Amino acid sequence: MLPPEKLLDMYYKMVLIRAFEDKVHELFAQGKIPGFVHLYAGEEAVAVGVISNLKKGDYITSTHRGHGHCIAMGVDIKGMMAELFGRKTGTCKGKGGSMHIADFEVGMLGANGIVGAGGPLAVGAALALKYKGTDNVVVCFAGDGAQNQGAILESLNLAAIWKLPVIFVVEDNQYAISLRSLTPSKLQPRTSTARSVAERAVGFGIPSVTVDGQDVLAVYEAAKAAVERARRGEGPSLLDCKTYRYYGHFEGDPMVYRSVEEIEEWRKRDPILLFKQRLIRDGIATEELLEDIRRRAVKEVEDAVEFAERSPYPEPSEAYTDVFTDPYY
Ligand SMILES: Cc1ncc(C[n+]2csc(CCOP(=O)(O)OP(=O)(O)O)c2C)c(N)n1
Ligand SMILES: [Mg+2]
Repeated sequence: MLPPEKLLDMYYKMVLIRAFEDKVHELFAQGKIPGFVHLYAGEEAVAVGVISNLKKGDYITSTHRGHGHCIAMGVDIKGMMAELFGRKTGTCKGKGGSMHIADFEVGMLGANGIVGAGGPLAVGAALALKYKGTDNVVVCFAGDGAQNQGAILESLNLAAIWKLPVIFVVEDNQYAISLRSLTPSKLQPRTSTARSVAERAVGFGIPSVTVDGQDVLAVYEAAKAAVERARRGEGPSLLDCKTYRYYGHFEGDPMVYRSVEEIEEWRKRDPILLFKQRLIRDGIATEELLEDIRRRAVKEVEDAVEFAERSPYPEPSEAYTDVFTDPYY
């Protein structure tokens, strides 16, 4: 059993992610956030359950849906919000936006607009850690759609051959944009004949497990075993987490490919609701305490919005600094 402080910290991180995403959804609709935004609401148990096993010196690689990973790693939400607003005070000085938030200080190697691109980054970082002889690990978050990208398949292969300390976390939120890519179906499979990613990992010689991605403690326990294995130098593992995103693929998605009933069905097993019920049932917290925690998270997000709105835009003269471009090209 985890200590109460740890459990409550996990709860806090989950509600902070939810509050952040709900607020961004609202702000985007008001036209305050430029660029593309993909929200993580509904998937909080995956990021928090996995990342709660990490320690200083560990790394993660992320996806285009990276806010939850950032918050669970401890990236400052004021900087994140300012980044979304394109302001100078943003995590990446307002030049990256939602899909490129990176904060090396806390081991967050970057969200990524290229589906599957986190795989090679994770393998490279893990090779460096192994070379240095540390017991640190790398978590590679990637979606169900990303599992058919060559970059991910090659990363699985290399990590297995070189016995690298990588934990591949599949966030199977049922959809790759509008396509149900991996859900077992009587219809002709559209993208893979494997019944699950977990099953396919066996072909790479990588131990894998399918996890209830709505249950943060189930994710925590599965990730714990995988992280310990990696720390012992026994190589990579794969966790196939079944989860769901509440908002569209991107903000503005008309969502014609799924029904309101389907979303409502998943909301009955909301990861925050399930964890809340568990904490109350086990006498770890009262309803009031959990409500206080939620209010604290909402207030923090409001402060972050105020900070972002008050912040200046980057100077035009800085257009070519901190970016990989050749102004003379
Ligand atoms: C290499 C590449 N191909 C295609 C795209 C367009 N694209 C963006 S997100 C996405 C689907 C990703 O699905 P999944 O991996 O399941 O992640 P989810 O959005 O469900 O979290 C696609 C095809 C891209 N960004 N990069
Ligand atoms: Mg998906």
